[in-house]
Amino acid sequence: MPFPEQIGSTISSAASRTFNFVVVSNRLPVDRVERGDGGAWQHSPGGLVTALEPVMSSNDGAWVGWPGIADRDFESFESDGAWLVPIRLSEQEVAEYYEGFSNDTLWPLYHDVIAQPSYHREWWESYVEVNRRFAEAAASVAAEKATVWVQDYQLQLVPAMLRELRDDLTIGFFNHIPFPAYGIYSQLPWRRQIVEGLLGADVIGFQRNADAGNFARAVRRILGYSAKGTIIEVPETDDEGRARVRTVIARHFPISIDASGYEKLANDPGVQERARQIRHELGDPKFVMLGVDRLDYTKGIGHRIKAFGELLAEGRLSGEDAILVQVASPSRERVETYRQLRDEIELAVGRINGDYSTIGHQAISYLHHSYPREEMVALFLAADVMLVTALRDGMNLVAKEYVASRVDEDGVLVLSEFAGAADELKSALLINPHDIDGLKDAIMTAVRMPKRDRAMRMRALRRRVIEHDVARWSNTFLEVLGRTQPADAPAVATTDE
Ligand code: GDG
Repeated sequence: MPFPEQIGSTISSAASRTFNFVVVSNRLPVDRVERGDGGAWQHSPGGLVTALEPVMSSNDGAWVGWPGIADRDFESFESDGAWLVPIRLSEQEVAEYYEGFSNDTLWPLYHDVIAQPSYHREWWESYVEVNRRFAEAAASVAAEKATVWVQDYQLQLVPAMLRELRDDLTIGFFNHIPFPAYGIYSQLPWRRQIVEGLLGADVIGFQRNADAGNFARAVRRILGYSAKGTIIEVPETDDEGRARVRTVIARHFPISIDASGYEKLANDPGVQERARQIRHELGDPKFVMLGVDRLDYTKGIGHRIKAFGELLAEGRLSGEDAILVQVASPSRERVETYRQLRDEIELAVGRINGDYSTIGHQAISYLHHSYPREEMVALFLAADVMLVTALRDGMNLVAKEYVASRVDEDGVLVLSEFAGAADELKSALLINPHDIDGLKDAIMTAVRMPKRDRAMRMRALRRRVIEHDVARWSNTFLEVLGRTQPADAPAVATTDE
């Protein structure tokens, strides 16, 4: 997908363009990459980008976000039917707002304090300042009565800031990660400000019903507002100082994937051949198990490796028959907790490989890389058992990608009940990753499962993922948001399902 260098002429003439639909997320759908011969824009293929691109192109929308490089100003520009508005972040803001408050305060707190969150007042101040910058940029590109959809935990103050600037807008917010129970959330020194920030939205979306419930409870406990079912009543005063109530909807909208895109790749003869080749390169073992995760402490990679190692130690699996392929894509490498995690995982992999690998056969094939999507689908097709053992996860798209890729209706998904996907993928083998014995038993059930049972479970899983794909997710969210718009506001077009 080509992305233009800055196109001077179109930029100046379009500098004051406004849009009926605006997405705001921490990252733009493209990254700026600097090379010896100058810079270029590269597509950043995250789940969020694939989820929102179809809506953007049906709507001639704008996308506000950071281009992934510090201390650089870029003009807005058009790319693939969307108007991209790059936000500048300084090196210090990347350290404080992004790596600090977003990834070392909110991320561990919202994932049930699996790692200890750090609370620093300077990080909070940077978070407020950067959120304001995003809100101002969104306000400047939004047309009269436009719809603005703010994404994720890095930008929780944007809805209220935006409403303050532009009360004509319809504002949606979607939280991609869990929202914790009040006992945990209440640790946050800025718990009131965050809840107030979110309540600036008309619709607040969460992955699971439980997340929406946790949020409603936080609203009741901190602000004392009425929150019944999915409706929260926010008391306000109008321009004449009269009391009124604004209604905010908080409910779950489980995110999904472009299921037909994955099916298409899985049906590609080249990808299928690559899957066979992968198994061959692994030494044609009887059982291939697979884990695919960002190298993150929420994903339970260590628990999975421990379970696999014990099965080898006990001889329930033989090193000759079984292999665990673990793709651990590099993530947040400047945050100390992530560096420690990498050391721990690599130590564990090294020990097991030292004990159980032979010259011609590895026990664990550990890959600290990112791969193109075709290769991921080939890996999914090559894997007899997919291990998703997250300790806490908003949804977990990998589980859905595995299912969508198994057009052959084979393969077994072992899925943590602490991943949002467990609410939908009930025909997976559901496990508690903290219960290592239970996890080991589930792995053995998976490798021994008769083909007929595998097919039955996989068919049920596939029905769910194919019917509830990402187009349905964004359409449902935008329909609910659309119902809160004033009658004369421009409607947002949904996409084909
Ligand atoms: C957050 C929430 C929620 C990973 N390695 C490679 C690669 N990936 C892709 C996967 C998948 C995506 O990255 C990861 O999505 P997940 O959902 O598994 O996890 P998070 O990154 O933590 O995402 C999560 C999600 O937001 C969406 O709301 O589900 O709970 O934490 O698409 O396939 N893709 C390629 N090469 C890799 O090496 N091509």
